[in-house]
Amino acid sequence: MSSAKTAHIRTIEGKLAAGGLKIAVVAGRFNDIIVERLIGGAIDYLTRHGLERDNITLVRIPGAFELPIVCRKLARSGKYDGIAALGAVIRGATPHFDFVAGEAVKGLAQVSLDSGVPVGFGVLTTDNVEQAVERAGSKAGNKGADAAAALLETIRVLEQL
Ligand code: INI
Repeated sequence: MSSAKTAHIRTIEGKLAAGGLKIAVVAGRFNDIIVERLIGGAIDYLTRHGLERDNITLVRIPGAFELPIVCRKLARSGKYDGIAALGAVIRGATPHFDFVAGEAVKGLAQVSLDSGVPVGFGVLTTDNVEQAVERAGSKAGNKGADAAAALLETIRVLEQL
């Protein structure tokens, strides 16, 4: 979107065209009912924007805590233009919440910065299952699709810089 203030300013934007890219989708099994919906949202978004199914690699891992180390190996492999990291950390009754959520956020940011490979952050961090369901394909959208969209846009912006 442009306004009078940005008219005639050289602007770099990512085109939402995924054809030809190679994307890894990494997903935790913990809270799998929710995460399956995030996977569906991410794959649906990417294929609807032109990504060939053959160019998607789905990697299943135990939980959100393992996302950074697995994404780091994928990023370092040089085989992928971007990675969508998906998981669901639900506060519920677990004292693990802050540790798992914190490590996932911190670790994934580090992987992306260290490798230069963009990582779409599709990890839900919610207080309860209801909030997670809302963000996994019902009234608050689908965080997997959102992460895929942000990933695609970032890949296409980075290509131009
Ligand atoms: N992993 C999640 O992906 N979500 C959670 O909500 C969660 N909780 O609540 O504990 C969780 N724990 C598992 C963790 O990610 C590791 O797989 C496990 O600790 C083994 O390293």
